Amino acid sequence: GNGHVDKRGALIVLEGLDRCGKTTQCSRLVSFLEGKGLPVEAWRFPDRSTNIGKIISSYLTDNSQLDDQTVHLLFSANRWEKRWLMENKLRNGTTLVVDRYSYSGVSFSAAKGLDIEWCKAPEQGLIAPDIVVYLDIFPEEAAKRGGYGIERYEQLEFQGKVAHCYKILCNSSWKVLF
Ligand code: FDM
Repeated sequence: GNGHVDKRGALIVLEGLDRCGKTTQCSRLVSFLEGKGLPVEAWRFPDRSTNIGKIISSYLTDNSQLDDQTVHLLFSANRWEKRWLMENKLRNGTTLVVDRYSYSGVSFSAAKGLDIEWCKAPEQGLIAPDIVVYLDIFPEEAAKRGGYGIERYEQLEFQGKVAHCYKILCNSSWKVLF
């Protein structure tokens, strides 16, 4: 009441392997919520538009050499630099549908062999999602889809390790879709 926004937006996170269909499902969900008249925005991580995001993007697409810990912290910093805007949007009643978040951060780095607890640490203090939707797909199935193999992590063996790490993080609050 009183003209204030008294309903916080929801933080909805979609997670899964490369080529699992997250991006498609994110835009469908955004359209659906828009259709209900809800204020909603599509977000994604990494956000490649920032300075940190540009470093990440070049790491993913070319041969820029960065050690695994540094890359991990850059991905996390990329979420931290958007944290305050995220909080404002949610407070003002905007629902955010986010394509990847901390779970990608932890899973992809732990899949390289980094300690999972070390990977989780810089994520502490970021805004907790209200819903995590995990799109479950066999890595072999994802590998058959178009565009696979262009970026650094799009390799079958590595995606299998990522899937394993997601399964360690997954808990009963996640909605797992096949
Ligand atoms: N990725 C994504 C990470 O390794 N850590 C992260 O924190 C995030 C958000 O970056 F292979 C990986 C996952 C993926 C790659 O993601 C780029 P998009 O969704 O293809 O842009």
